[in-house]
This record gives sequence, structure tokens and C-alpha cells, in this order.
Amino acid sequence: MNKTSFLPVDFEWGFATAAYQIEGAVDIDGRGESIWDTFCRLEPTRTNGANGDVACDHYHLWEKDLDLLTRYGAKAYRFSVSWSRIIPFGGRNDPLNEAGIAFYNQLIDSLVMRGITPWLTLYHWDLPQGLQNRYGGWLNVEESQLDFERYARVCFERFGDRVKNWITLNEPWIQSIYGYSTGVNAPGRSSTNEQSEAGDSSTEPWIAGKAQIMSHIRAVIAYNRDFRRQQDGQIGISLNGDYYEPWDSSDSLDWEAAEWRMEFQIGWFANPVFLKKDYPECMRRQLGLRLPQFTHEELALIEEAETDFYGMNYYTSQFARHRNAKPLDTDFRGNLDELQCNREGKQVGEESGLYWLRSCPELFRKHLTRVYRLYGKPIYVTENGCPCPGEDGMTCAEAVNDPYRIRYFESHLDAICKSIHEDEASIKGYFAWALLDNLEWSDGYGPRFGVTFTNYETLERTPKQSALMLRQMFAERQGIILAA
Ligand code: GBH
Repeated sequence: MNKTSFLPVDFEWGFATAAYQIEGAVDIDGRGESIWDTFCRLEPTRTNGANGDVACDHYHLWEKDLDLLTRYGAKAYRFSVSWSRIIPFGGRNDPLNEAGIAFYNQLIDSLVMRGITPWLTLYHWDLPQGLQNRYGGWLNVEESQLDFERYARVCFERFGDRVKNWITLNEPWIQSIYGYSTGVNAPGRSSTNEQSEAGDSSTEPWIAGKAQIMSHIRAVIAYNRDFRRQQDGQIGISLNGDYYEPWDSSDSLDWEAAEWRMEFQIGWFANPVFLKKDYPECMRRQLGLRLPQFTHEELALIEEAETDFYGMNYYTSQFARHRNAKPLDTDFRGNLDELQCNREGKQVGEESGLYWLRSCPELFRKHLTRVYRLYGKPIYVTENGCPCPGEDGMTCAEAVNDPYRIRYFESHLDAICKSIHEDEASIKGYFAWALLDNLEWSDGYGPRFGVTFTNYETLERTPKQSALMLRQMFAERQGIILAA
């Protein structure tokens, strides 16, 4: 093992999931509806006819899933809490649901007993439908941030004696853009819709983004003021973001486009959260006042909120090509196109089982290093993974043989090591997405990201080869000798 492939022994690693993608049991034990329940029913074609009513039935089979984690040797497990299980209608004056709290208490207890560190995500896209109905959910910046703060406080109070690692929001970019611009995720609003959920894509995504930024800020302040001293944990946010290279590397406008693309995706949230300043210049320039301003009071809160770490969800990279035409009011990328091939026709990376995901580990390294240099906080990779080519539609016997996924993991761990040792980035943990095959949102149950095969008829779980490989990879890199 060469010196630059080492990882420190305290490097955290494990697997990740999200509530709506695995739990099922949507109307059990007092759970309230979320915007995803509604979205799946509204127009089933949007999710390939799939919904989360049963999913992996993790709500009932959770112990089996923790057995998998034990068997895979995971040090940590990232999961999300369903807001509407804890507060069925969602709001700060609405009643708590003790049965929902009890579910997560037993899950957390069992993790701790197994020696697996819980990493709890408060919000992975499943807003209580009650808040959507009451005031339009994330479009109401004032109300939603106060309701989120109360929900966060309940979780700190009830789980914070055992949970020391908190992620406020998962990918607010996806919630904002997919939920309010393209409309492919709940609540499915878009200018291009003709029916009920027609929205204004020129303004709504930016409002929903601000609501989530302020929600994060308020949860962090609540933790720091009222819980940190006693509980001594850390709190961060998980941001998605591809790395972008110029389409034509001899064109300075394409270099600029690549930078702008990342600012529109990451800087949108990272500027206020980590740099405590306004949105990136290029966003303000293109969007003007459609991008809501922060008031003085909001800026004071932003200034107060210390976020401990940057949660990075990374899957793939692309090329950016600048445009000469004026941007449309509904453009959310910056004034550019994104492509998987560059000007010379070179593919950004090897194809996986999903058309949007190509394996680009060298660019992952650049991404890690860029994010660390810009925002200066320790990075935990909170999601990384892929479906193998052709895996959609494979039988269990075929799918458990997954060398492509093993290579994907190995090469992305190499990138982490290089970023640490050669670029001096601080990277402290890694979560493979996902513990098991699950509901891939609007793509339904086709794409399989799991290290465990899920049979959706019998709900049987079968480990793929990659599941046990990860432990070996970390043991080698951390200099740990595994018992035979
Ligand atoms: C993550 O989102 C999610 O946090 C997780 O829940 C999800 O299961 C996982 O990734 C795997 O997708 O060409 O329009 O089809 C990642 C966000 C969503 C980015 C799908 C790429 C497809 C773009 N990804 N999107 S498109």
C-alpha cells in the first residue's frame, strides 16, 4: 500500500439511506402525509407508477437492515427522519407523534448498541403535506423556517443524547430546482405544467432556496445556543454538486461558464452558509431581484450560525459551454449548456447504469479540493455511488456480482486520498449510497444504487459483492487487520 493511499484510523465510513426511499409504512403509527405521498399519487406517470407506500418496508424490517450494517462492518450509518412521523402536520404548534419518535429511538438505540455511529439527516425532501396545504411549504420563507426550527429542536431534544452528527438538509438545490423549476420532484411545480401545479419557475426556486438556507441557519443557531454545550455534537448540511470542466479548454468563456455553473449549484447555498455572505455575483447578475435579498436581521442570523462541516454528495461531472444568447427567465444553470462530451468529443467518464452518471474519479478529486479551498470546512462525503451498467432489470443472482461498483468505490476512495495527501484537503468521512436498492424518486424502482439487492416482491435483501469490499478497502487504507 503506497503512502498516499492511507486514511487516518478515525476516518468515518458507512452507508446512507433516506426515509421516503426505504421506509414504506406511510400510514402506520400516526405518520402524516408528505409532499412525496401526494406527488406519487397525483400523476403516477411522473414516477414510473412507483410510490413509497411499501418501498423496502424498512419501517418493519429495520433490524434486518441494521444486521446488514453490522455484517458489512460499517462504522457509521446515515439515515433521514421523516418530519411527518414526528410532527404529522409539521407546524410549530402542531402535536408531536410519540409513536414516530419511538420508531427512531429504537433505531438509534440499536445502532449505538451495535457500535455504529448514527448520522441523522433532518430533511431529505419529504415536507409534511400539512405545511404545503397551510401556506405553500417552502414558498413561505417566514413560516417554513420557524416550523423547521421547531422540528429540529424536537429532534435535538429527543435524539441528541445519542446522536452527535446532524445534517440539516439534503441537497436543497434538488429540492428547489426539481421541485419548483423542472417539476420532476415534489411538489412538482413548474412553468411548463399546464394544470394544477403550474408554478412560476422564474422566481419560485430561488424563494424555496432562501427558505431552506434560513431553515438551516435557524437549526444551527438553535443547536449552538441550546444544545451544543450539553450534547457536544456537530452539525452540517449536505450539498449536491457536479464538478464542471470547460467544454473548450482554449476558450476563457467556457472556463468562466464552468465556474459559474458550480456557483449556481453550490455557491447558492455555500456562500451564505459557509462564507456568511450574499449569493455569488454571477447569480445576482443573471437573476437580479428575482433572487431574494437577505434582510439585515437575516444577515445577522447568517453571521451568527457556525456550521461545522460540509456534507458532499457527489456522483458525476460534466462539461460547461457558454452561451452567447441572452438567458431565459427560467434558466437556472447560468448562461450555459452542460454536456457529457467536450469539444474534442471526449466523454467525461465511463458510463454507468444511468445516463446522467458517468464515473469521473479524477474530477472528484478536483471537486473535493476546490470545495475545501473555497469553504474551508472539513468535508464528509455523505453520498457517493452508482448503478452498474445493465443492472436495471438484472436478476438477484446477476446483480450481486458488481465489479463495476467495486471499481467505482475504489477509484473514488483513491481520489479522496489524493485530495488529502497531495492537495491538503480535510476529508473526514465517506458514506456509500446506498445501503440497499430503494425508491429512486421519479425514476421509480428501476435504478439500483444499493450494495444490497432488494427483491421488491419478497422484500428479501441479498448482499452484493461490493457490500463487503468496502470494509476491506477501508481496512487496507486505515492499516487495520481484519480477522479471517
Ligand atoms: C441524490 O441526489 C439523492 O440525495 C438520493 O436520494 C438519490 O437516491 C441519489 O442521489 C441517487 O440519484 O438527467 O435530469 O435525469 C442526486 C441528485 C438526481 C442528480 C437525479 C442527477 C438526474 C438528472 N441527482 N439527477 S436528469
